[in-house]
Amino acid sequence: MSDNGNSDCLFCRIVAGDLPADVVATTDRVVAFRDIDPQAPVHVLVVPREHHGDVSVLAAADPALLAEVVEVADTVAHDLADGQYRFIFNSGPRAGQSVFHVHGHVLAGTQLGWSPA
Ligand code: IU
Repeated sequence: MSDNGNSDCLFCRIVAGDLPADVVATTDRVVAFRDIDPQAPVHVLVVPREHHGDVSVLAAADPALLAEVVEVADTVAHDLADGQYRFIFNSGPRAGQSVFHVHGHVLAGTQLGWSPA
């Protein structure tokens, strides 16, 4: 899905400024804000302003925008932590996706474990 955002989408509403969020970085096309339920000392969500349902849709529709999302994630990890980080897209309910506006999770600021299943 790709459109100009909708009022039913939580992250479209955050991007529009209709819902509060702790925004840590922005570009013309991307917004990064702290996750409301942090799983690490630094836990930031990086989202395109434009609505795309998941990373597969975004990759197909606009690879340059996906690259910009990754670029912002890397900047955030260097600005808020030491530049060592994990960047995760949950894509689909079985992978744990619960908000269907594509977002990457930047996790940093501690020694991360590895047990996703
Ligand atoms: P997921 O990959 O779709 O499961 O990630 C959704 C994230 O959105 C999850 O980590 C939530 O804590 C986070 N979140 C948020 O930051 N603000 C909100 O109002 C809601 C969810 I609802």
